[in-house]
Amino acid sequence: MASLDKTFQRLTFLFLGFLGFFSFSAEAATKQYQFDIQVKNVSRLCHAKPIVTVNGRFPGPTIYVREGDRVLVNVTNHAKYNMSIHWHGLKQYRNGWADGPAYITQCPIQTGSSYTYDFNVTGQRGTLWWHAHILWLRATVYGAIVIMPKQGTPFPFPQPYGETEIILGEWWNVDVEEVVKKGNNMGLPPNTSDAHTINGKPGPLFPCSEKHTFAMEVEQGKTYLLRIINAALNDELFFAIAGHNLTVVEVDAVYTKPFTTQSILIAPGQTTNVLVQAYQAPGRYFMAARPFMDVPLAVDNKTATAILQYRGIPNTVLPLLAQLPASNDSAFALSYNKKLRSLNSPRFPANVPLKVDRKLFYTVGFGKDSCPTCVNGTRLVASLNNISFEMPHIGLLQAHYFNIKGVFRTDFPDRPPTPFNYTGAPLTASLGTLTGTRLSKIAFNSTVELVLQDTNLLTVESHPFHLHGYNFFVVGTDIGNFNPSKDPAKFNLVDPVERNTVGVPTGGWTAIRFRADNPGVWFMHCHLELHTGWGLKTAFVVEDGPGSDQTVLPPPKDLPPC
Ligand SMILES: *[C@@H]1O[C@H](CO)[C@@H](O)[C@H](O)[C@H]1NC(C)=O
Ligand SMILES: *[C@@H]1O[C@H](CO)[C@@H](O)[C@H](O)[C@H]1NC(C)=O
Ligand SMILES: *[C@@H]1O[C@H](CO)[C@@H](O)[C@H](O)[C@H]1NC(C)=O
Ligand SMILES: *[C@@H]1O[C@H](CO)[C@@H](O)[C@H](O)[C@H]1NC(C)=O
Ligand SMILES: *[C@@H]1O[C@H](CO)[C@@H](O)[C@H](O)[C@H]1NC(C)=O
Ligand SMILES: *[C@@H]1O[C@H](CO)[C@@H](O)[C@H](O)[C@H]1NC(C)=O
Ligand SMILES: *[C@@H]1O[C@H](CO)[C@@H](O)[C@H](O)[C@H]1NC(C)=O
Ligand SMILES: *[C@@H]1O[C@H](CO)[C@@H](O)[C@H](O)[C@H]1NC(C)=O
Ligand SMILES: *[C@@H]1O[C@H](CO)[C@@H](O)[C@H](O)[C@H]1NC(C)=O
Ligand SMILES: *[C@@H]1O[C@H](CO)[C@@H](O)[C@H](O)[C@H]1NC(C)=O
Ligand SMILES: *[C@@H]1O[C@H](CO)[C@@H](O)[C@H](O)[C@H]1NC(C)=O
Ligand SMILES: *[C@@H]1O[C@H](CO)[C@@H](O)[C@H](O)[C@H]1NC(C)=O
Ligand SMILES: [Cu+2]
Repeated sequence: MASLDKTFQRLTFLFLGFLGFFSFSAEAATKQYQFDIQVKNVSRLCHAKPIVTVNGRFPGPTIYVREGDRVLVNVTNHAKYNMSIHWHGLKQYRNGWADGPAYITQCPIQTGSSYTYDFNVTGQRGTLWWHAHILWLRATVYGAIVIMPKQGTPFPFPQPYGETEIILGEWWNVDVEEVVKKGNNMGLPPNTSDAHTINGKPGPLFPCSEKHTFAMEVEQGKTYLLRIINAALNDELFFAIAGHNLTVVEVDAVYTKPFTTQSILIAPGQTTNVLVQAYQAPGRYFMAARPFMDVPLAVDNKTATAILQYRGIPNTVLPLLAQLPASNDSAFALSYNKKLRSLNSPRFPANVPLKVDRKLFYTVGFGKDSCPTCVNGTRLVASLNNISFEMPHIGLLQAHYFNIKGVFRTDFPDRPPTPFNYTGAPLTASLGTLTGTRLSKIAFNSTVELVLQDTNLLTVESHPFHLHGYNFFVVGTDIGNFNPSKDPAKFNLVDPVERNTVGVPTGGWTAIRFRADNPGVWFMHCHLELHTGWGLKTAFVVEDGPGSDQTVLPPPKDLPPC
């Protein structure tokens, strides 16, 4: 512990984020990690508070693996909260037991207990991340997952000189769980965060932040790989570096066609790898992150900064400010997302399903439920196809695997009960919703097309949707109502971006396709914690295939009891 504390204190203004390449053996290996969930006092913005951490670190430790490795993470819970950890973006083939969302694939790890997540990293390489998947604990319980390509397999872009992880987050000065409780009791959104952070640090635009600024040292002329992760709870973020263009080469652990941009847009749950060339005059340059929000809703609009620091430049040199798009720049968001394309090379083909077995159309909406004790006599809820998801009390995967009746139903509708002008004038009537633990059953290895349609029930808003257990192809997106007779003709079925989390644009729609070849129960939800909490989620039950290697694996012996 003493050494961990020291490490923590050494993470000061001068800390260098640069990490050299690790050396790996040629063979697939087993990588073991111990994650002790423990409370630690941490101070930011002149406020000290106890936070839940992994091994006393904030952000938590990075998991370094190579494609093909087996990973064992023994999570031991020393905190008062029940806990589960999600390995965001790992496909967990037949192995939902290691996926992590509480009450979906497992019951939580109770205080004083341990559970070992045991999974193989197969057919994926790039940047992913892990985070707590219960309550809002991921506010402080998160870290990076770096998957190096197999030994002898280079990146499909020039080998960078160095690399670093850039994890964007949100910080509250008070206990996040208390903030959420207060909001829920009033039936309103909880207070927004007090700061954004880069690698856990808000940067010098905030008070008491001299020690809480992340700096990355670079050598002039060299190229670096930045593995950027949005771990924020509720904010889509722009990110830029003053005076330096970013070349996007990968998102959500899938290579993309490289393109150069001054800013990126990254939604909660997403990752983006960029190459940065240190081509400027030696100096200090701000990295900056601030939300994208194109509707008049409360948002923490404060800017987190970190520093790109050329070697040999003293800390007394004032850093140059970074330019970010205006926070309401919807046009930037649309055009940026349209630039994202799969690499689609012979080695990394985009296997887009061309024929669709099952077409799903889900509306995203807000509503109000009666709540006599709430401020307005109502509380805000959110729904898919007018169904607000009700959390079960035992894991859905157990209920599926052991055929336990009465836990969930498989009658989630394939389309909204009553079609309407989804993105027309704001709808403030008919704001009631149905509640239930209703899932959709999907045949093994069938191809699915899902159109997520935002609505103007109370307000339009952008929602980043995350599907567990799969990557999907984003074949189309636009503003307005999806037109099933015209829009499919415009789908990109050649090189659409492949990812695990996609933004449904404000007042628009997004169409995704995937092949349901991973049996199990897979959560699908808005990755804004606020909306997930209000019920903006459901799950797919993907049936077993006929082969003995196409069934859900038996549960591990130490799976937490309910
Ligand atoms: C953490 O901080 C709180 C409030 O400042 C204090 O009461 C508590 O003793 C501290 N705990 C530790 C382990 O330092
Ligand atoms: C996990 O860690 C805990 C605490 O260190 C230990 O008691 C337990 O034996 C470990 N479990 C495994 C499977 O190694
Ligand atoms: C943790 O889970 C157990 C079993 O479901 C439950 O009895 C207990 O109340 C939970 N603890 C907390 C702090 O929620
Ligand atoms: C991981 O791969 C090994 C070796 O192929 C296999 O024995 C093991 O069952 C796999 N584990 C999971 C959870 O799929
Ligand atoms: C929100 O913040 C304000 C001022 O910072 C505080 O007075 C209020 O109690 C907070 N409300 C909630 C619901 O946390
Ligand atoms: C950076 O990008 C801008 C616009 O995309 C371009 O005009 C400029 O030439 C680029 N700068 C460098 C040094 O590549
Ligand atoms: C941020 O939001 C606050 C409160 O809504 C507002 O007063 C302020 O002008 C905003 N700042 C910026 C830079 O948009
Ligand atoms: C963005 O907000 C500014 C004021 O803050 C406003 O002038 C501008 O019209 C808005 N742009 C869009 C595209 O809504
Ligand atoms: C109660 O509802 C009214 C009308 O929708 C709204 O203007 C007001 O802000 C709400 N009150 C609170 C405390 O949110
Ligand atoms: C939907 O609403 C929009 C905005 O109010 C309107 O322009 C459009 O004509 C409506 N569409 C239909 C089919 O009614
Ligand atoms: C949702 O369901 C509720 C309850 O049945 C109903 O009152 C409401 O009109 C429905 N809303 C929509 C948009 O279908
Ligand atoms: C799924 O179907 C495709 C297309 O028919 C086929 O190529 C593939 O082998 C099937 N996969 C499995 C696991 O059955
Ligand atoms: Cu949402």
